[in-house]
Amino acid sequence: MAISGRAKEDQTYDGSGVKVAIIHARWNEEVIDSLVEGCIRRLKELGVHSSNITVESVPGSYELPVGVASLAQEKDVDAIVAIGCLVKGDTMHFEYISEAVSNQLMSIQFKIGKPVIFGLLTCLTYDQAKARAGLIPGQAHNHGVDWAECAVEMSVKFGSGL
Ligand code: DLZ
Repeated sequence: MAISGRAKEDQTYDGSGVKVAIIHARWNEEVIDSLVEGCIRRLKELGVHSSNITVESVPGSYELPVGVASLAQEKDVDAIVAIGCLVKGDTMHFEYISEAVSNQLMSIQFKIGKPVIFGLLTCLTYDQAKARAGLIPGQAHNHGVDWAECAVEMSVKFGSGL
């Protein structure tokens, strides 16, 4: 099935003055590694200096909101990209974690006063996740790239505080 694309940006944003933190879960390592790599690569292409990119990890996606809250306190950053990959299994685990983490990542933005980019893949199969990490040629693309563009645009527009 075709995956619909992201709307075009209204312009290309200059990331040279932007500070971004990436916090990623470690579950589904192959997918996560590719998403994080794509995000960092695109941040640099947009002008974000390596010294202005912080990368931290948490064990699983459930821990992402605490990681975001902690990074927001400890680091001087304009935006935080939260990256995780949840794959549905045989139990209700997926539903509970997806919903809890999504809700927390949305609401935490207004507590920390910074944009949080939603980099949580919630996939029904591992192949869906691989496709969205750019790991299946001809299918989808690396969504980490989109999250980098989102982080720079949101930082330039709103990074000085919500
Ligand atoms: C336990 C668990 C399971 C079953 N699946 C995933 C997953 O697909 N992706 C992910 O990021 N994390 C998973 N976890 C771990 C939880 O997110 C969390 O780390 C543990 O429940 C400990 O709080």
